[in-house]
Amino acid sequence: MKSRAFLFGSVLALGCLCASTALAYKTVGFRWASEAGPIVYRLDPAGSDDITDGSDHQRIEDAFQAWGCAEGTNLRFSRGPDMTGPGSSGDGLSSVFWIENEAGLSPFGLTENNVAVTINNVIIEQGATVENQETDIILNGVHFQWNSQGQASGNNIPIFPIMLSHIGTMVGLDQSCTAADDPQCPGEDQTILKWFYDYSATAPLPDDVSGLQSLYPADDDSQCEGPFRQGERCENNCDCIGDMVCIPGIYDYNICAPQCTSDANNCPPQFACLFGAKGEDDIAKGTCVQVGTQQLRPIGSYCEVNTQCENNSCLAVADVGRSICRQTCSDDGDCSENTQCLDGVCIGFGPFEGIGCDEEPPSGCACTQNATTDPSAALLLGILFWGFRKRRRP
Ligand SMILES: [Ca+2]
Ligand SMILES: [Ca+2]
Repeated sequence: MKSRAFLFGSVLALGCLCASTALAYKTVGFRWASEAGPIVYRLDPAGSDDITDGSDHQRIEDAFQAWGCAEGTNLRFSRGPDMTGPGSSGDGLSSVFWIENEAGLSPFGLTENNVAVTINNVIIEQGATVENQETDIILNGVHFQWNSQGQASGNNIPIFPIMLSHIGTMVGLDQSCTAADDPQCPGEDQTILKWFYDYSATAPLPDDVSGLQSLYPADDDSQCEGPFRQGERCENNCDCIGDMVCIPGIYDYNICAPQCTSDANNCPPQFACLFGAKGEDDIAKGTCVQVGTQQLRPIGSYCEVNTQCENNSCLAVADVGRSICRQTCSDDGDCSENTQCLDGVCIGFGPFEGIGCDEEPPSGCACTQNATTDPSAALLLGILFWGFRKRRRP
C-alpha cells in the first residue's frame, strides 16, 4: 500500500522571500556558494538501526547524486569525513543522521508525526547574497521503520525519496504549496517538493531542475560523473576539467584545483592562489589551494588585507609581484611544506603538478605539495534566521 506523508509546518524566513508565483518552482531566498565546489555532507557511521548492510548510507549518497546530476547546473555534492560526534545546528557541518531514541527527537523539533526535518542554518550578511553554509537533515528512527527499497507501508518508509525531497529544501527550493486545498497549489507542477512525499521519484522533476538551474547555473563543462570541477574528489589530473590539477584538499581526499597566476588571480571562492616566484616574463604562476569556509589563507597565498591571512600579515613581495600572506624566514625550515624560503620570505614552489594521469595509483602519490590550513581562526558569523521544515503524517 502506498501511503503519503503530509507536510506540516513552514519555512521561517526573515527578509528576502524571493519566490515568484509565475514559476512552477519556489525558492526560499538563499543559495550555496556552488562556485567554491561541492556541498560537503557528513553521515553518521551508525546509519539507521533498521539497516545493517550499508545500503542506508548508499541510498543517502544516491539521493545527493541525483540532485548533483541535474542537467545544466554547477551544484554538486561530496560525502566528506564521517561524523565523529552528535550532529547539531550551528556547528558549521552539514550532517545527515538518524535519531534512534525518544529523548533525542525534541531538540530537533521532531515528534512521532515527523518523518524528518531539514534545518537550514542560513546566514545573512548585510548587502550580500544570502548564503547557506550548513544544513542538517535529521531522520526519525524512533517512530518509523526505514528501508532502502523505495516502498512505503504504514510506518515503514523508504530512505531515497525522503532524502530526495529534503535535499531540495537544503539547496534553497521551497514546496510550491502547503496543502492539497491550498489555492496556491498549481496542481500541474512537476516538483518533488510537494505537500506529500513522492515515493515514486527517482530524481528531481523538471520544475525542480528549472529551479536548480536558476540558482546554480552551469559555468563549465564538468559532469556529475566526471570530469570534475573545483573542489570535487579526484584520483588524478585527468579526472579534472580543463587544466585543473588533482591535489590534496582540506578534507582527507584529493580535489580538483584551478591554476592561477599573478596577473590572472581568479581563484574561486574558498580557494587562494599560492604563487611561486616570478618567471622571466615577470609573471608568478601558482595553483588555487582550498581554504575552508572558516579558515584563513595560508602563508604564501594571495591576499588583499591582513585579516585574510592565517598570520594576519598581507604585504607585497617583490619575488612574486603581488601581495601575499607574508612570513619572513631565514631558511626553508621556517616555512610550511608548501613554501620555500626565498630572499627571506616564504613563497610557494610554483604551480602544483598534481597527480599525473599515467602513473599507477600509488600509496605515495605524485603530488608532494600539501595544502594545509590552520583551522584555529574560526570566523564568527551571526545567525539571523534558521529555516525549519518538517513533514508530518496525518
Ligand atoms: Ca550541523
Ligand atoms: Ca529505528
